[in-house]
Amino acid sequence: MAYFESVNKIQYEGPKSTNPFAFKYYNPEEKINGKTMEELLRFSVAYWHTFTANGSDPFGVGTAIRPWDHLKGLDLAKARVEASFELFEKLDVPFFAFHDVDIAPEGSTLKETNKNLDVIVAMIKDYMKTSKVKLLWNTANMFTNPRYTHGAATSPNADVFAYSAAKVKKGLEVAKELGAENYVFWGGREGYETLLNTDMKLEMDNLARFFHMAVNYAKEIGLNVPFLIEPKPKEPTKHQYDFDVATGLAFLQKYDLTDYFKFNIEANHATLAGHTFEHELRTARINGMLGSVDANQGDTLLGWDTDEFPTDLYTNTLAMYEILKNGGLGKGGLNFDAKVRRGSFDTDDLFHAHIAGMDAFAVGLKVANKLIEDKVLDGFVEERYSSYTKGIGLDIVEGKTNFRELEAYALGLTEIKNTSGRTERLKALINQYLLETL
Ligand code: XLS
Ligand code: NI
Ligand code: NI
Repeated sequence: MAYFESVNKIQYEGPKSTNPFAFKYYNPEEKINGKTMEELLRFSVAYWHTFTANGSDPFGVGTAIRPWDHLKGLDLAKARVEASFELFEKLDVPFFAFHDVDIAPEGSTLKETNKNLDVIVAMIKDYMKTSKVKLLWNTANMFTNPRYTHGAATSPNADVFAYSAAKVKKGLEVAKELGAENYVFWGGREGYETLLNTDMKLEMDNLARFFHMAVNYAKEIGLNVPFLIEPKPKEPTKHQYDFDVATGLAFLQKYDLTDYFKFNIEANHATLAGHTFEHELRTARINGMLGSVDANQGDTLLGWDTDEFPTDLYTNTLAMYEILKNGGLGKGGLNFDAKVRRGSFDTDDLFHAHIAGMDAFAVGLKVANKLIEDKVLDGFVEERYSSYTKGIGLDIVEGKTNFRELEAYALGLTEIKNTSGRTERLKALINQYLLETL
């Protein structure tokens, strides 16, 4: 049965195409520096936004009209799997990602929940046999059910900690079963509402204990994939422990977890933390911790995680710049952790949204690649720091000097000359590349 009958396989038709169901810039086979766009961009569909969510928000019920709306329970879950593979194939995306509760209904006991999960995982596994689509990552939803109201691994209630461990144990088994490329931890409720009732130290120690147990279990079952922490500063908690990449990195270093973890960086989480997307990517990249990306965008006028499809060419270009500089995403990908707006309730919108995001990232890739090829920023940055390649600067970076020597050097200086940072010139260059590259 077809769920999206009105849509055929999306083809690349080029920038002149007026076909709304065609790629204008994303050409999976096109090579950039010897690698195809498909290999470089590694797009992934987020199951929760595209198949599970219904467009509800805190002020209103769902608006989405889906061909599986009349179904319930496991039948609903099965229909979504069928629909998902149809969409993956029609969009020609190589990856998808899910939370446990996205794919299968929760039962009244953990045992029943796991049984439901087993049924759907087996079905997904079957579909994967005849499809090229792979699982970018899976994760355990430990934020929706009321039991997680005070957190999961950071709950003050040890029973919740245990329950959460059981969920992640199962999640790791599912990752192994489906050949996932990564496993994600987003600490949705791993934070606090008020310090008045919170033992922050114990909560963070427990979170680290939890992660170590996850590492041990993965080793035990032979699941050898990067674990990814997805930082977010707030929402739903007032303060989330994995605030941003820098905070997450300090945590991983303190608790001796850096060998197993990298980061899954989401654009909208970066902006919620008061950073740009590229700042978070850069911070992860220079520390060798860039694992994967949740590709979406926020709204500068709204202070929450609006999870919009990433259509901003400027931001995507700067993001792809970091990703290319990282030598690609390795086992990570660009996962559209993005949802159609509540008013975009047709199934056609699911396609328009993904096409928009894929095309916009393809543009970002091409422009970023050209910026790197032409050494537009590299050349400038190199020159800007050239004082560290000779004389006293070289001594500093080589660790060959000290405060006494530097004081003697400074005393001998008659004049200190700075050069312009040329911000506006560089921004104009980026605009020029954005308009001229394609
Ligand atoms: C929510 C997060 C979530 C993670 C996976 O803000 O982005 O969707 O990506 O749990
Ligand atoms: Ni996310
Ligand atoms: Ni998010």
